[in-house]
Formats: sequence, C-alpha cells, structure tokens
Amino acid sequence: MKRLSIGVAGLAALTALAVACGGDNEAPAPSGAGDASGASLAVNLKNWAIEPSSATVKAGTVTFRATHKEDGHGGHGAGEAGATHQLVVARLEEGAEVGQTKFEPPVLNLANIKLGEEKTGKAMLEPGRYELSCLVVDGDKVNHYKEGMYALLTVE
Ligand SMILES: [Cu+2]
Repeated sequence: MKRLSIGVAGLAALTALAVACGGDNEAPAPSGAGDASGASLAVNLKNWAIEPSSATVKAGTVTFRATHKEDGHGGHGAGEAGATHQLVVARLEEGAEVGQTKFEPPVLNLANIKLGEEKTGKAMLEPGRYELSCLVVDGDKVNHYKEGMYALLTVE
C-alpha cells in the first residue's frame, strides 16, 4: 500500500512538472503583454495628408490605428480618387527626406482603408526617422503620395 501511494504521489509530481513545462512553451504570451504597454499612434488619413497623433514615438512595438474618416472634398464614390487610402510605415534611407519615396522596405502596410474604416497594425520600430505614406494611385491620375500623403515620424 505504501509503495502504491508513493507511486501516485510521483505521478502527481510528474503531471505538475508537465503542466509547468506546458506553461513555459507558451513563452510568446508575456511578449504579447509587453506589446500592450507599448506606444500607440492614431493616424488620420485624408485627402491629401497623413496626420499622426504625435510626430515622435518611443522605440519598440508601436500600434498604429489608421483611420479614414474625412474625404476632404465633397462626397467621393467608390472608385473615385481618395475613396481608399493606405498606411505604409517605412524607415527613411540615410539622409533622405519625406516625400522623395526614399525609404526601406515597409515594416507595416495597412492597405485598402475605405472611408469610415479603421485598420490597426503593429510594427517594431528602432530609433531613427520613419516615413508614413499612402501609395495609392487612382486610375493613373491621382497619385496620393504626390498629392502630399506622407509624414515624418521620429522614433526615439
Ligand atoms: Cu491615400
């Protein structure tokens, strides 16, 4: 009887160990909690400007909340210029300025944001200068970027 009870206790300890290991395997969860404490930025997309809620943000995981709530003109229908926008986040090339399309491969691209819509995404930003841009071109006529849909974001 004693041996049996030891065996059961040993099994229980083994099970507890297995549960503990299972918890360790879910290591990404704590980093997710870290994301929640990271910076967030609201970005207003309109015809024709990109307006971040702050011109500077702390390095790390940044949550971008892109909204398209103003059409800037009177009533755009689907397919018309400015009907949809985009938020591209990319680090500027060394020595480049915004508005020159001189940025590195994007770290975030929230595309096809229609009037009244909001899209959210996260990106890991290192200290430096980033460009926020909308690269939509409506029917080869209206190039949103050339119309002024870009903004500088400084990451500290
Ligand atoms: Cu646009």
